[in-house]
Order: sequence, then C-alpha cells, then structure tokens
Amino acid sequence: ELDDDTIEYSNTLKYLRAYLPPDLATPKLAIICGSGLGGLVNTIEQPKLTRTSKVEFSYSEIPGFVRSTVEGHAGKLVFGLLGVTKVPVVCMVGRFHVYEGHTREQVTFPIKIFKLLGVEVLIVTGAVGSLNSKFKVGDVVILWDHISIPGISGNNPLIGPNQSYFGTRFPSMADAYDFELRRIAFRAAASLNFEKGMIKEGTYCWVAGPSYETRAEARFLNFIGGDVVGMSTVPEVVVARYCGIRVLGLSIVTNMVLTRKPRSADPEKDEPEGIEVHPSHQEVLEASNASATMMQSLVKTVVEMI
Ligand code: 6GU
Repeated sequence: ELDDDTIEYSNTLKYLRAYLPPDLATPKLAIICGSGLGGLVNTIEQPKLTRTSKVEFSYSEIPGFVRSTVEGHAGKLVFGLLGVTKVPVVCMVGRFHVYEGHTREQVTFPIKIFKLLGVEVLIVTGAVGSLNSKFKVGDVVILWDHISIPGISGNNPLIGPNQSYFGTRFPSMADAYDFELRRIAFRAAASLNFEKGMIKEGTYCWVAGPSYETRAEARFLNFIGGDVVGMSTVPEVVVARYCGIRVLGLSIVTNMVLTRKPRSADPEKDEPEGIEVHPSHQEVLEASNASATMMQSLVKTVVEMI
C-alpha cells in the first residue's frame, strides 16, 4: 500500500487500527474543529466498545502527531458515527498551527493520515477576523477561495520532495473549495432556518501569526481580495486538495479586524480617538463558543446531506 516515501505514516496507521472497531476504521469524512468548536464531538455517536478497542486518541499518544499547545484547543482525535444517517467520521478536536513552532509537515500530517484511512471529504472549521465590512461577528463564512500569504512566499506545506503516492508535484488550487459541498452548506443552513444574512461566502487569507494584523496589513489583505483572516485552515486545505480530498471550509467570524488608519498625532489635525476594539484570543474564544452550537448543527446537517 505504502511506498518508501510514505513509510513514516504506517506506524500511525498501525497504532490507530490496533484500537479502532472495524466499522469506524475507514471513515469517509474528516472534520477539523477549530477554537471553541470542539463541542461537535459530543454529537458524535460512539459504538459499544470491546475491552481492547477505543475511538478517542489524545494527540500525545499518536505516533507522528505533535502536541497542540493552544488554550481552547484540547488536542484529540475522535472517531464515531455522526447524524441520523450514522456516517463514520474522524474528528480533530484542536489542530496544529505553524505559530506554535510546528513545521508545515507536522501541521498537515493528520491530513495524510486521513487520506490513508480512506477519507474523501474534509470539513474544516475555524475562527476568523473579518476584513469585510459587510460581515458581522457570528456570521458563518462558506469559503470559496483563499490567499496563502505564507504559501506564496516560501511556506507552502507541499515544499519538499513530492510524495507521488499522495498527489502530483504541481497540484491545482483553483476551485479548491468544492462547489457541490458549498451548495449543500447553503441548503443545510436554509433547512435549519438560519437567518439568510448570517451565511456569507468569502476568501480566507492565511497568515502565520501569532500576532494579529496591523491596521495597514489588514487594509492590504482586504485590498488584495481577502474577506476574512486567520492563522489556520489553509495548510490543511492545500494538503487535502493535493491528496484529492474534497473540501468544505466553514469559518466563524469572531471579531472585526481594525482597518482604519491610526489616529494622527499631528496636533494640527487633532483627530478624535478611535473607539474600536483590539482583537484578543479571549474575545475570539468567546465569540467562537457563542456560535459553537449553531456551527455544530450546521456541520451535522451538512454531513447528513452529503
Ligand atoms: Cl483578527 N486575525 C487573525 N490572523 N486570525 C484570527 C483573527 C484575526 N480572529 C480570529 N482569528
């Protein structure tokens, strides 16, 4: 099954398969839960386990996985059945970020494991700041494209020898966000009677973080076509597309990014002080938690409709 290039993944597969009950060992769908969205696993049904099987793995025990170090990102892999149609899924509760000091390979390692487990669809969620003045805190953004600032400047997660088992050297990222899945997401939102205006479509700007954007950076990102900005999602999407996995990206707007120019200190101008709120991780987590239930039912409904 695996060639020399991919042998590093076989220990991980062996480890997981040693514990997984047969009906959960080949999930067709993977879900990445971002900050504050981990509650989704509580809606996942788990079958009766035998003494030797298990379906929850903390990242620290999985060969090849690194530890997630961010507050509000628990760090476990959970297998189970989702929704009334009992779709076998694998769920990442908490993810890896480049700003934690993990390499691009470490951040996207789970995606290749998903591919090897048989995953065909990835739903990736996360918190974002909005650059688009038409968006509000609490809106769900169905991603239709991305701009990878680290990617186009030397930190594409696919840098390195090509692993031809997974994909081609120069994969296309045009139409990375699957049209049919996006259509399903709209239908799912409508069936849940979500207020029409809170579902948006937009382009995700990936920045490495961990510092938030300056005002000038935020204006730049908006000017070049970004609607939202975040520190995750894109590396996983790039590797998933490389592997031929279909992708649905759902972002939750947790704050509006400051794009107004700084207050001039020129005494002759005498501008009033701004009253905008600076982004903080606390604020991001609170807004994300506030939208978690809504996001959970959306993901669950999407999964049932696929
Ligand atoms: Cl304002 N910026 C970035 N880079 N990531 C975020 C965010 C802002 N809000 C949530 N995630």
